Amino acid sequence: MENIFLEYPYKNHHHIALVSLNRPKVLNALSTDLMNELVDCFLDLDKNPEVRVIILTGSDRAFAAGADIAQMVAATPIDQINDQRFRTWEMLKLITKPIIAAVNGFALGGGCELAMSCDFIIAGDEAKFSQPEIKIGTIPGAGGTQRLTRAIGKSKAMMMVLTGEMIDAKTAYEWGLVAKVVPSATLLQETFEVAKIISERAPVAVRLAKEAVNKSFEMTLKDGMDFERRNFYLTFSSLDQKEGMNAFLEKRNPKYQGN
Ligand code: CO8
Repeated sequence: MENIFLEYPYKNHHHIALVSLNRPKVLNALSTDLMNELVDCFLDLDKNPEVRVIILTGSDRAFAAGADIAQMVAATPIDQINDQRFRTWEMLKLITKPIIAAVNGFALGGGCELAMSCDFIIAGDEAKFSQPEIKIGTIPGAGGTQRLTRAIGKSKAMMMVLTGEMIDAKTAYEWGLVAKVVPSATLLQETFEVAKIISERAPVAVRLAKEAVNKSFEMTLKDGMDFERRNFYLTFSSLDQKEGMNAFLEKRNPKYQGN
């Protein structure tokens, strides 16, 4: 893995993995190779029964400044189809465990889209977000017009997509793009603390909850409620549900096994 860096277990925590984007000279521009490595790594972590939460981060200067412009400048539509890079991006959806984006610095274009493809974003207070594709004669291609609009609403998303201008972390928080803003210097520690909390929850319920929340973007309210109810019922077939409720009644901490 040349373009990403995996720390697992992260801080000696066997349920948490940290994946860092690692192309510092080009501000972590998302080349096809990087995206392939990232998806392979996520799929491996998803298969590892010990791993419960994945953190994705970049560097202090940039989470990622977008897709690799040098790789795209001369591309034809057919090159892009043959390259199958969008298929790789689509595969991010297959990951069943929570992925937290820990964003410092620039999250631009594909970088903002990658952060939005994660389950939620925690931002350092110096982070900057934008969909600047319009400035280079194109438009977002990995969810910038769709996920951003769902996250912050049409008016603000339209302004961002049509101007290409950046917003700061505080604005991103106020607009609902990020879940939490923390001092940049402590971003990873703070994200680790959130990951630890999730890693202590019943793993099967966490996965079913993630799946149900994500369905809300794709279903009518009625279908989404039905889907949620079925996942709710499904948790009652897990030993961890019995453990969680018994532990509550017995006034002790639950011990979840992931089954
Ligand atoms: N691709 C390739 N190289 C990049 C990228 C990028 N996206 N961003 C920065 N770099 C390179 C620069 O070329 C520069 O290289 P060099 O040192 O060799 O000249 C190096 O990184 C450092 O960058 P700067 O010197 O520009 O640093 P500054 O601090 O002056 O500026 C910025 C930082 C503001 C982040 C600036 O680099 C910038 O505007 N970058 C481009 C941002 C952008 O337009 N992103 C959108 C790209 S298009 C996209 O993401 C579409 C996604 C569609 C989905 C993809 C599916 C495959």
